[in-house]
Amino acid sequence: MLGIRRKGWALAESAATDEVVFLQRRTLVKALGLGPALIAAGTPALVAAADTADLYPAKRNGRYKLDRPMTAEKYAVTYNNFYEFGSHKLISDAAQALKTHPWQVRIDGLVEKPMTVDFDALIRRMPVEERVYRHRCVEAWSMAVPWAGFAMKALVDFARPLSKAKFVQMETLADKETMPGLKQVWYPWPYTEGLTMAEATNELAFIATGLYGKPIPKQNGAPIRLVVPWKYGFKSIKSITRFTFTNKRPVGYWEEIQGREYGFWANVNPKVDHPRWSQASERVLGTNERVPTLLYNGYGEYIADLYKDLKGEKLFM
Ligand SMILES: Nc1nc2c(c(=O)[nH]1)N[C@H]1C(S)=C(S)[C@@H](COP(=O)(O)O)O[C@H]1N2
Ligand SMILES: [Mo]
Repeated sequence: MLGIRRKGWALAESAATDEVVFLQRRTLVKALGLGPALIAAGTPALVAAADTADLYPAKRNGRYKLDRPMTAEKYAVTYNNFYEFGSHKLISDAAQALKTHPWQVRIDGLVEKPMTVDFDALIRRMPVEERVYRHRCVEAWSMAVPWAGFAMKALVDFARPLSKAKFVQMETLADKETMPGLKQVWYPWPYTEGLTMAEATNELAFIATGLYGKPIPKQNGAPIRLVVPWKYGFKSIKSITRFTFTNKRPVGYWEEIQGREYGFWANVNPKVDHPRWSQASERVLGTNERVPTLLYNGYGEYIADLYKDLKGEKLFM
């Protein structure tokens, strides 16, 4: 019976994401007395690995346009930052050791009800779409790629944070067996990052689960990562296992390592140099062309309002 239920659930989710279906199903689940148990930890029969490949390619959301050609896939999947697999760019082979099934996501802190949800179940409840975004690494290289996934706001709504939650902190898996980078014990594992609630619920904040019309490759942060394209790339934390809602501003991995160079806000700004290099331009992955960097990586129209009352903050590092 459980197996049949899981199948029905999956089909309904991929066929329809409108609110009515969503609510009906929630009511049904409640009526059956399954409630959160259906998605809670300790229900292995329901969290068995299910294939999510059918979700891709997702329908593209045309609202987000590029001002440059898309980066060829081969570059975006072979030139990566993922320190858990090494502190250099060629980690894509090493990252294949990452075990992404099963994958559980913990939602805790200032929420109505902490929960652990299986990734495969979670994504079936989310409005999956494709978005083409630019990505600007703090090291002054950039790419433009088609992510698939869902607005982070959908996840926040699902998590039901309390009104006193002001930030969301995210955490990457830290598995010594598969992640050689963790042998560098002086780094503050697990990798963490954080956003304000206003940032996390801004329409641009995206949770990526796919790339180039397929499930997201391990080296790019499978099975679930953040994408905040107006900020330097290090904010876009990979392979997330935990979302913690809090009223304390989180200190991210890079901020903890070198707080004078990497801050909480990390918004892209060509006029504010990194202490050790210029941020005025960027090298485009694949073509190696140099192009000017844009304020907020070109996304100011969507997010500049978030910062208008924060002039005293170090918004650009
Ligand atoms: N867990 C984790 N997330 C991470 C990183 C990392 O080292 N570990 N690197 C960040 C940096 S610096 C960048 S530029 C992007 C790179 O994403 P990509 O490899 O998909 O291009 O991932 C970010 N997310
Ligand atoms: Mo980066």
